[in-house]
Amino acid sequence: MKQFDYPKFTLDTKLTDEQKDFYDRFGFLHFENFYSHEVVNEIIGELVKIQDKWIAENVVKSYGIPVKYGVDDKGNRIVQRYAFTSCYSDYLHELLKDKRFRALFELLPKPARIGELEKDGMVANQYFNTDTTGNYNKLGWHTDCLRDVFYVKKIQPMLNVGISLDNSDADKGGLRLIPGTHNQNLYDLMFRKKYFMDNTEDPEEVAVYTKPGDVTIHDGRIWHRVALSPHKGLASRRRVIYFPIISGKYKPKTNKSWTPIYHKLWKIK
Ligand SMILES: O=C(O)CCC(=O)C(=O)O
Ligand SMILES: [Fe+2]
Repeated sequence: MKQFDYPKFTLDTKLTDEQKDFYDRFGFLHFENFYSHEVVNEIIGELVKIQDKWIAENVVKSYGIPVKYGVDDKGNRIVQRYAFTSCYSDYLHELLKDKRFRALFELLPKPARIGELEKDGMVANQYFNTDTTGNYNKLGWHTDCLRDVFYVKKIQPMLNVGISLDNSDADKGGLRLIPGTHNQNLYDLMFRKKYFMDNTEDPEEVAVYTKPGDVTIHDGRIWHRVALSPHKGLASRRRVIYFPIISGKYKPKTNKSWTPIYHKLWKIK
């Protein structure tokens, strides 16, 4: 792994020139201490409430997106990937109104918006490395915008905002990305790696180590993966929320939406 001691920033209501330049060049930004520990705990509490309800009701899809279930270190059923969480919690819904997120709109063509009802909405991931086969513990190389290639003609400009809820350092596996790949051509966007199948280290990759309450953003075209934690059980648990900021045609999903093809592809990883 390339050692790239990149600068960490603070997100306010307006991006600085340095932040914009860094994003243009590398395709990502890391903002420290965006939320206090209290807010992080509130968020986790909301996610647990949604999880418990979905488990009780055996919810299989949220706005057309399959719910991924798995188990924790004690064998209890947990939700490992839940889409559109802000549609089930006022608290999460209100978080999206934070003025600091609006500062990010500048990185996309106008008018940009938060995709609360588009793509996968506010999606929460809970990686857990256990001995149970099929548990969600890593994610292969991909870009987030190839999803568009499956069902629209043109790639929509987007960026993904990540909210870290756990410590995610070398101990956790975690996010790896290849800086600058947001500027690649369409061929590389499609074929640089085998989508979702390949999770091997890349000499160019950079590890994004976060603390609870940090926020990271990445361009939808950047190559990234989630590495497996070297640990098992609770030490490997990594919870992170993502939501998209997009521009282009408004395509909201509803709870009757059909399942996009990329989710079927994802299954075979
Ligand atoms: O867990 C992460 O940090 C990234 C997740 C991701 O890339 C995705 O869900 O598309
Ligand atoms: Fe992704």
